[in-house]
Amino acid sequence: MPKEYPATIKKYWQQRYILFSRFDDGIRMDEEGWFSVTPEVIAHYQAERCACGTIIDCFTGVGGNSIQFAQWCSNVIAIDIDPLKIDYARHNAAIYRVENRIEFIVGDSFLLAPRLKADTVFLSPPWGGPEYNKVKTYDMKTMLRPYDGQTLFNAAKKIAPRIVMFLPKNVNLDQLAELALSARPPWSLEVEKVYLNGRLKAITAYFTDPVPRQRQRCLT
Ligand code: MGP
Ligand code: SAH
Repeated sequence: MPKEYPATIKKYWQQRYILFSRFDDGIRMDEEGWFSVTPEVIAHYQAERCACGTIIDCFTGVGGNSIQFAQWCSNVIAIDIDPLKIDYARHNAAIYRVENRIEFIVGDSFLLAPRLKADTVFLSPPWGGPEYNKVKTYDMKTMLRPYDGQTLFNAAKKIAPRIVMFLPKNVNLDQLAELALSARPPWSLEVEKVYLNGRLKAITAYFTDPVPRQRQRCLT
């Protein structure tokens, strides 16, 4: 592992080819990118399930998910508040030869939300760092950053009829059900436990509006 990396990254460095199979082609990541990026095989699977016209990745990070969405969705909007993440995501997308199929935006997804329309919104927010699993049950009301689960859900449901959230393996499942039930009429919810090499890694929650909407396109 390069000397400049902090010791906390060692565990993720050892998994580098699981995170990006083309790691050796020059993948770039900062510290948060290392511990947050969705492993490639999981991102690929999620993208296949999310296949649609327009998808918005509201928390792009270094691009783990957006790179895979570009192979399954006709329009990918990749937003991150951190300009360095967007630089890295664009660079990493070029390694996978999909940079021209993604529109990269530096900004706060929550502030941009009223101007966005899509078929699917993907939310992979900061969980509060690698310490998220020190508690038995992860509380989406107090531990998610920068917005709690309900605030995220309310903003996202105005953007698209399908919301996909990537969440900690110890997330409070009752709180996920509460989100689906908070919509009028309630949205359907599918909770998927994500295993990698036999170990539970995370949870993907798929929320769907039961009322069909007119197909809408991205930035209005
Ligand atoms: P992990 O708990 O660090 O890995 O994160 P692991 O190998 O299960 O840890 P162990 O110590 O329990 O063995 C599991 C996966 O969750 C990572 O590979 C990331 O894809 C994702 N992930 C982790 N964090 C801290 C975040 C986060 O803050 N935000 C997002 N969106 N994903 C995260
Ligand atoms: N799924 C990504 C990892 C996302 S990590 C991947 O596979 O690479 C969460 C990201 O959310 C971080 O990069 C952080 O900069 C970004 N973020 C935090 N607050 C945000 C906000 N309000 N709007 C947009 N991005 C935000």
